[in-house]
Amino acid sequence: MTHGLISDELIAERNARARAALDEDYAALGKQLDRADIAIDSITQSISSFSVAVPTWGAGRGGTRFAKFPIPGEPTTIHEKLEDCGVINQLCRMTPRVSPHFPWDKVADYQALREEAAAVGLGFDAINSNTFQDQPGQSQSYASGSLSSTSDAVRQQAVEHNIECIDIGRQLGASDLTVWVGDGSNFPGQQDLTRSFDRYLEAVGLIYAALPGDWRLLIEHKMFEPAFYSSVISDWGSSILAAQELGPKAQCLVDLGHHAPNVNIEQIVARLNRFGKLGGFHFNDSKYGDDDLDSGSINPHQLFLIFNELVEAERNSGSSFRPSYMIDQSHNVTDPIESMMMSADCIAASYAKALLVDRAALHDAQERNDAMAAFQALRRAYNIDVTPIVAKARAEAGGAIDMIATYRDSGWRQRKAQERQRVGLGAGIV
Ligand code: RM4
Ligand code: MN
Ligand code: MN
Repeated sequence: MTHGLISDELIAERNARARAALDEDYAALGKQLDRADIAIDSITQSISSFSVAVPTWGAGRGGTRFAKFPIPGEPTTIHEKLEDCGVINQLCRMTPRVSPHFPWDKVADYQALREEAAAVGLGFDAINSNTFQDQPGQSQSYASGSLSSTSDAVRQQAVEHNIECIDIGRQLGASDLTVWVGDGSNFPGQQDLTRSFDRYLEAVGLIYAALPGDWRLLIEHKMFEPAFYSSVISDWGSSILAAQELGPKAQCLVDLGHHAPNVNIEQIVARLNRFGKLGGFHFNDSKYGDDDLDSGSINPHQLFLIFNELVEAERNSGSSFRPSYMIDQSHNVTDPIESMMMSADCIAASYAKALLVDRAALHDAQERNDAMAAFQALRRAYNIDVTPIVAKARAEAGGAIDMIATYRDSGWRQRKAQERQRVGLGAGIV
């Protein structure tokens, strides 16, 4: 049910024009894969069952920390954001869930919100709490931290907010809570590095204790920003220590932009999975820091190597492997609908390429210490243009073969510019 979004006739009409070329490309790729004993339809099948959630805050041009440059028709309320996320999923058929952020997405009636989402083909993914920003009317300030604050009252307020998020999530049908805190320090000596972590552990333990049985608590680390000398949960080491301390329902979430430059993220993925702590991802890309650029736009090879580890993990861990995949990007130079569709496309393509890796050849070369043969096993898969597979999966599910052209033809943003209130200026989000 996608009533009120883009007309299905327009998608069908646009697809009819692109179908012959897609079928030709798909058949040619099928032949190429046949030679390597890979049935193209089995890969297409895996891509059809793949999905990634989109963040409500990514539907707006949140912008850099520096400024916001809104476009006419940009969504400002959660209701408008749901509509835009509905369009993304309608065209790409790979993003059936949205991940909300509270209190940004607060409403009076969550049952109604759930129904509203369902009406545009969406469900809810991980709930994100926000204790990195003060809210109007709040009694305590997070200026000196939240879950790790030296003040009992501040920690208590932060814990209560997270418990409220769980309660909202239950009503929305979610089953993960993602906790990212900006806690940290700007000066050496400002904070006791051990005690601040202890306070965090005690506070996050109270949140953990309030989790329903089938929920997970996803701990998201970030090296720096807003704190520039030390962050309480700065890296995957602090994250896994906290997750291990808490128990089996606590896992680690890897945001690709939250590491030191050049860190080997695929190795982090392998380590976390080895200890049952790989909880999920925030996909985005970066050149320098937490840039929140479109997934795969800067370093698509890294994304492929991450998926290569994920495919390994999937094969080794069986049904216990269920990381939560989500996009976390927001910037101010494109229409967010276009960016998120293209990110989902690139994420799925990276997965498809990883599925094409000849694992027997890779493992054999690794055992024989044949570095070149091992690298070639990866390179061969990476070099294959899998766009026909992803486009085919999408078209079979009713999505658009050429997503951008179809979206632009639909005049969605222009229509919304007539209906929606203009976005105010001001600073962006973190
Ligand atoms: C943070 C982090 C969190 C997100 C906020 C908006 O840098 O990536 O996941 O909730 O930004
Ligand atoms: Mn994130
Ligand atoms: Mn971030």
